[in-house]
Amino acid sequence: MSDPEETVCPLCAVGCHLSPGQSARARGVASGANPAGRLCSKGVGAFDVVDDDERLTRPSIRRDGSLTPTTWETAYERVVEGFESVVDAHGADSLAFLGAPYCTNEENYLLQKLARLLGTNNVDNRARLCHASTTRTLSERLGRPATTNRLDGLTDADVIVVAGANPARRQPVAFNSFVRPAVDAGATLVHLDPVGNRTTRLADVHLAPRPETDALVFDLLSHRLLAAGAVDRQFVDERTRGFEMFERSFETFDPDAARTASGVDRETVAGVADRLAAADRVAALVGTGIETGSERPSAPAALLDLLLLTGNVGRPGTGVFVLRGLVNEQGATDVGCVPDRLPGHRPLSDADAVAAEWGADPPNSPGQTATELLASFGTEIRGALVVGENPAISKRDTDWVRRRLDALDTLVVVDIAASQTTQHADVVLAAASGVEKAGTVTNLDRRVQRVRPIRAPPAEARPDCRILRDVGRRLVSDEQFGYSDVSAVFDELSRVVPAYRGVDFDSLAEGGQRWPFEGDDVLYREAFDTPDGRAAFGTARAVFEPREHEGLHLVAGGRTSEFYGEEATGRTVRLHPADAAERGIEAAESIVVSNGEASIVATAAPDDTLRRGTAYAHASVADPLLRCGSAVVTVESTTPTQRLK
Ligand SMILES: Nc1nc2c(c(=O)[nH]1)N[C@H]1C(S)=C(S)[C@@H](COP(=O)(O)OP(=O)(O)OC[C@H]3O[C@@H](n4cnc5c(=O)[nH]c(N)nc54)[C@H](O)[C@@H]3O)O[C@H]1N2
Ligand SMILES: Nc1nc2c(c(=O)[nH]1)N[C@H]1C(S)=C(S)[C@@H](COP(=O)(O)OP(=O)(O)OC[C@H]3O[C@@H](n4cnc5c(=O)[nH]c(N)nc54)[C@H](O)[C@@H]3O)O[C@H]1N2
Ligand code: SF4
Ligand SMILES: [Mo]
Repeated sequence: MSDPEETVCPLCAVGCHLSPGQSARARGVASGANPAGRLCSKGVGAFDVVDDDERLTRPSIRRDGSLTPTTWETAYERVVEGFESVVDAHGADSLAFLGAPYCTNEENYLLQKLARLLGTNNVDNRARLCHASTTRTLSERLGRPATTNRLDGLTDADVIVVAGANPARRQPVAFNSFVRPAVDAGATLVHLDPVGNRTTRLADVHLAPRPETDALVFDLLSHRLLAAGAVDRQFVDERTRGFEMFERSFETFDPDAARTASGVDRETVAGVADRLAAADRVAALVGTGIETGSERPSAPAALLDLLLLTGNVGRPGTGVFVLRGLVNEQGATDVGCVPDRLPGHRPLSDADAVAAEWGADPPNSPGQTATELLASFGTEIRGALVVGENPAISKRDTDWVRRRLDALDTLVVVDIAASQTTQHADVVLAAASGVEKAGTVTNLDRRVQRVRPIRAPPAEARPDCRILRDVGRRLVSDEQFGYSDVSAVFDELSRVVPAYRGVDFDSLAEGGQRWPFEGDDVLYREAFDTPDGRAAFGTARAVFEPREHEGLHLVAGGRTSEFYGEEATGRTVRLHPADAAERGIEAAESIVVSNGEASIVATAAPDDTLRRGTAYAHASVADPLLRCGSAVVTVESTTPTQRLK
């Protein structure tokens, strides 16, 4: 990055480089993350996601019920008074810190340091929830909650499995730079999704199981590979543990029942299994669609078993890629913005490095997750600091969330623009945006890159890093938050996050570098980051009880952050032509979709890339249904009698 006008696109975790182009548009610059130097349509508008007149330009505090502009000093005083009185009355665990996947590593580091030095581990970021079960599986069984490999190694893959994701639309530059060339060079692309999407267009095989049954599909594949003896024995013997138990867990596995429950046919599964058996290298790219609630079998766990069985972790062209969404989701986790891990993914018991640096011990009992914290706003939780999140818009009922926000004694929001959340705040602090500040961010294949201020923030707005430092000085101590600039924060975090050790802030200025800086950027080439260096197989097979119902299973996709200002292109609901015909529904007809609790009106879009029994709508259309009641819906024409005439 020799051009002082060049920075990292703040809009997604691909991490493309850009600089100002013609008439307020951004221009792509070739870099490791976007070798062709092109931006997606979203990135081109990176400079005007927030109109100037919507930006927050100075701090404000609530006076007589309304937010009133004030000086930074007065706003900070109000933060200190509010938080100190909460801690005095209810203890530090009645505070919540929600950050900051839009913010830099340095900002996330300061946010969690502030929480922990005040005495609580109640610090989390909501974006982490998009990939919660995948990252938990990776962390527990391999050692790191992160993509295991390099995207540019995908050209070595023989088979690429994309599960529950649509990278062709959602991470378009990564898809076009790394997945498409691999497929063009001969890799087989298997797309696992009950609904066809833009990614399916490039796929050789579209496996469309019933929603929420991916674990069964992965188990069917493992079962077939075990039966065919297509096991990488050397890898299993030298690198893993628990294989016998894993093998034994298939003794009671009933492939016919699994096929019936998941709705995939024998030939397609056999075809995919044969390709996996023949492949030397298999990589999996996973998205939000295989995320599992605690109530359903774990798809990421079953996928990992399949990859371990075939020796597909720890070599170029193999492994698990977590298709992260927001610009610094990975970094927020790496530097400790999570309730159960210290910086560097360290367990809470491993506090020495942090304590030596901070001159104080962090608390040792885990904090609550973002979801739990939000649910306790106004009861256990009395004060909150929200940095670059907008919880007032959420999957939950929005009125419910707003009541929770209002029930707090003190709500401090740091944001670049007014939002539904700032409306409920007692103090609003005006932040600089992603293209107006300095620091580092970490992309979806662990590339740590420098961002730089290529624009001035409006009026009095300040970078989050400075705001958090200033608040830390006042609430904790000058000494513990005495940083002169961003690079001083990076220096400290690189001492406590082992993966970020060994490359200084200035050296990251060129193309950035994947962590671990001092190690191999293909993770686990020699050993896993587990106590015995081995990866554990899962030892229990998924059990799935098919639900008997007459309705369609509604699936949503395309969730957007409000911040991007994207809308669904229309209020359509896609369904299989046979399901439409059965209900006497024609294309473009107006339909009512209902789950017994709520109903919506939309336009029918028959589409044979969906599996039968499934309906699909953009999240903004489906949310009123999914927010309450079940995903099983009835679909009928709004004008049935008329048409029958
Ligand atoms: N109903 C519903 N709920 C959803 C989703 C949905 O589509 N619909 N999507 C889900 C998904 S995938 C996700 S990731 C989450 C996202 O949920 P959130 O993390 O809450 O994200 P946003 O709603 O985008 O809010 C981000 C806020 O950060 C601010 N911001 C941007 N850049 C900066 C910065 O540099 N500094 C500061 N301080 N603030 C900044 C923006 O102005 C915006 O107010 O929501 C989830 N929940
Ligand atoms: N343009 C744009 N890009 C974005 C964002 C944005 O707001 N705008 N947001 C970013 C964020 S925060 C995120 S988290 C990512 C999300 O990126 P993705 O995870 O790719 O999100 P979706 O496009 O919703 O794709 C989810 C897919 O899962 C499928 N699915 C649903 N249920 C199941 C199931 O049970 N099994 C399987 N196998 N599939 C299922 C759906 O049909 C859908 O195709 O996108 C990021 N990229
Ligand atoms: S792919 Fe992501 S990082 Fe790249 S230009 Fe588009 S939004 Fe920005
Ligand atoms: Mo997300």
